[in-house]
Amino acid sequence: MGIMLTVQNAAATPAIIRREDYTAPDWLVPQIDLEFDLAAAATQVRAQLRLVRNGAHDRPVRLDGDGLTPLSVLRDGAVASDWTLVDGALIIPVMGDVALIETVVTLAPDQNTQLMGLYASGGLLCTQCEAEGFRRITFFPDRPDVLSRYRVRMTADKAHYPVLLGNGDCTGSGDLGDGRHWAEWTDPFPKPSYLFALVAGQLAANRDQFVTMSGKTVDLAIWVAEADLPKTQHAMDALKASMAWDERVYGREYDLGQFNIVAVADFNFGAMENKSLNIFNSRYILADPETATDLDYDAVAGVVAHEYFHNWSGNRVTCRDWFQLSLKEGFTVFRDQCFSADQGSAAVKRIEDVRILRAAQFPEDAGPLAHPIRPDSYIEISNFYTATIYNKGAEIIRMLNTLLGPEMFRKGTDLYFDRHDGTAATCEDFVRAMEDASGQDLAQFRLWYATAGTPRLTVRIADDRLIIDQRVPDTPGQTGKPPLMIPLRLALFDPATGTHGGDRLEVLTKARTEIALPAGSGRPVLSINRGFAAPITVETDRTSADLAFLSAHDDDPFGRYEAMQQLMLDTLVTAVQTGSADHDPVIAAVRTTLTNTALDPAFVGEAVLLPSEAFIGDQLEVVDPDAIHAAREALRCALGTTLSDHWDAAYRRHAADHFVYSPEAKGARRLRNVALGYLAAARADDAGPLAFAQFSAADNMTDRLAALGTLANGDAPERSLALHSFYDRFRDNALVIDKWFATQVMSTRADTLAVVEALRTHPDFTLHNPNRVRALAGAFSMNQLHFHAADGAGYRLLADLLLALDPINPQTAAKLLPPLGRWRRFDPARQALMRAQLERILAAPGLSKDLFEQASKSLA
Ligand code: 0A1
Ligand code: ZN
Repeated sequence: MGIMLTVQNAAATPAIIRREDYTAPDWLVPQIDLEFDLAAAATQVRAQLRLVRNGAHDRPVRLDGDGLTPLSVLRDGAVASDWTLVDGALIIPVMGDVALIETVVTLAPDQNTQLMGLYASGGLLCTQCEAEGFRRITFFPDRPDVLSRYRVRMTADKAHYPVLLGNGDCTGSGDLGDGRHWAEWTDPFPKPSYLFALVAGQLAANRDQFVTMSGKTVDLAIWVAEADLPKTQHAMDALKASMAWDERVYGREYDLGQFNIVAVADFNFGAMENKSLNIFNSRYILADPETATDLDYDAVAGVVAHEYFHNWSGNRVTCRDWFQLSLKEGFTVFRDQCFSADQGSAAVKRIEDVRILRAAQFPEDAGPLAHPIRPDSYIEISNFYTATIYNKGAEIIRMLNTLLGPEMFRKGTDLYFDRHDGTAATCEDFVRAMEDASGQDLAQFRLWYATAGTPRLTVRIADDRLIIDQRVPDTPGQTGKPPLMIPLRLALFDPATGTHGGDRLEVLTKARTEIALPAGSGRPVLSINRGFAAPITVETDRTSADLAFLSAHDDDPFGRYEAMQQLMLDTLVTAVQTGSADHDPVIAAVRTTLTNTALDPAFVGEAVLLPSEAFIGDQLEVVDPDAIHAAREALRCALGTTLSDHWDAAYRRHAADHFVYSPEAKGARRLRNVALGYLAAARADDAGPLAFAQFSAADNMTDRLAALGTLANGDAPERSLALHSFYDRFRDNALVIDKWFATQVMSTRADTLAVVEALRTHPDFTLHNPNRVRALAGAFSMNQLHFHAADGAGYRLLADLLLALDPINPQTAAKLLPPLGRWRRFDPARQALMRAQLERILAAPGLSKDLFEQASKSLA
């Protein structure tokens, strides 16, 4: 009995994959030929793999498979019958050192609700293979260090699937005469299976060309439904700008004659960098003023750039195994961040990047799912497409850039690309290239790759010295961590003159660093972690007068923003802890910023915004969502009321008579909409009509949605009119209806839980579209006030939804779980309620390993 139980438990608990267990592949596949007979209900896939034994061993060929049944298996042209299926994988004995294995399987793309492998979206057939989706298409060693040349032939009904796209170049096409046609695509660059893609369907293209730095012409096409063509120009402009930027900044040229992008409505992530055939969630391609906000425009450009940049950082040099994911993702996010900074205001971009890091990554680093950017183990790799791998990963590359300086950093990336082109590399390879190119010793820097948790600096001025202590907090499985190498940018201001003696880069390597202050120059005001050069938290003994001074005088825009944020945070934390706080210093600092006409309005719009309720909570021992909301609303109201003339002036000054897409016009819209929010917070009698007037007159989505958001949080009579009219106007546009869902579930109104329940059964709600699920469940779990309702209704609602979603789309379900896992941060009553939902999820029969991993780690 005991043995039976052990065996059963072992079978029920998914296996843990460990980085230290990596071994080279037993068999390589230099060439694969694929034939797809495409149809939504039944697609046949014939695969011919040329296999070569890798090293001296006698192990059989093992081809990963997930949900596949072989219809036939041929070995060197003869039927093989000695194969077995083990955990979905096909095991085939092979005598010699080379073999030709041919398999045939059938798939049902229209039944594929997971959106991994080959699936149907709208009338299209498309693929998603990263990380382990290729094994849902055909039997193959589905790991990133097996690089193959692909030749792919597709056959399909011509009326349903007139466009057939694959990786590489189209090397043939023709009509079969019976209403069917075919196309052949050949990719000359060996690639891992996760970069395979195909698309078939009725698509129209926005076409253009790009001439590369060596004079080659590349044909560009963005493929969408015909009606969406007018919304593709921004993406096309971003693509061409990205291609030019990668040549100018990294010396990287595009390597094929074609580059295709396809937009699909149902997609688990943002987009995918498949070689020369990027597939995008349509929300990161489609943009026009009527339906996309300025933030959407920025996201489109950023994601187009990100996927394009992967052609070098990810495709030409790929990852040896999935533990190295940040090698391509951290580096590529850093590249897209720099690209976006170059396209507009670098200061505002940096502030936005830090805000995202603090909102998404810091909580991850401080919670039960904390992991280093190079994790040591996983159960399900798709759970590791995290803010840590992506955004903290980017910060770590940024620190290398800071430590080495841009010239050495570029030398390092050149060396990395040259050395590893056409291979599957590791994070260690990247650091070694940086080290070799620069001659700098990065031994201690490497700890960043292995260390989870956000380092905390405590900084104080003691007479003639600055004393800096660093501590890396314990995280699951990691305690007592050694100090990290931290590039810290700081400046010491003389408050009397408003100047400083120069921006200094201090490289911290020890638990305590002492820096001598210039003799005889009074107590300086400290501007620290300027530019947010390191992804850390900093606690200082700066007074509110110091912070007010910096918020007005720091010449580092990030430092200026940060000082204001800190001043606001200190005020809010005091208010939460003691029930009241002096609002005046914040009001004075905001007034100074608001009336400084030398500042970029886009920057002002960021600087005068209060920290989010979630971020305030992150500063507290025990999060009290109601007290935080009350304290923040009180300060917002005080700012709105006391400075109402200034908000009013800003609102009017930044009005435009028609929509223009430019950095200046975007900045004006930003500040104007922040002003609208403060005017509404002041509960000025005319805020409802003012917002409704903006809502109705807007000629762009930024202004319309900002007004709708303002109305959605209040109870002005115009509220329901605006929500109805918005729905009626955009009912046929799924991406805009997502905004309609998200706006309502983010509301601070008392009836929000009931609204979420109602939207859950709205005819437009579906668990089959990840964007819609995120618009409801993802946005609601960010609503600190109502998700954390004291009776646990918010937790139950999320858990219900995740349990319903798990059998349909486990990846998307697992991504939405982490807010429930933050239970340790709350009071005992909420802790119990959150844990109860996690336990309920864990007890569900047939739970996916995706959700199992997230829920079990969250409870541990
Ligand atoms: N490599 C992509 C992210 C991505 C990962 C997995 C996916 O499958 C569900 C899709 C996309 C990127 O970084 O953009
Ligand atoms: Zn990426």
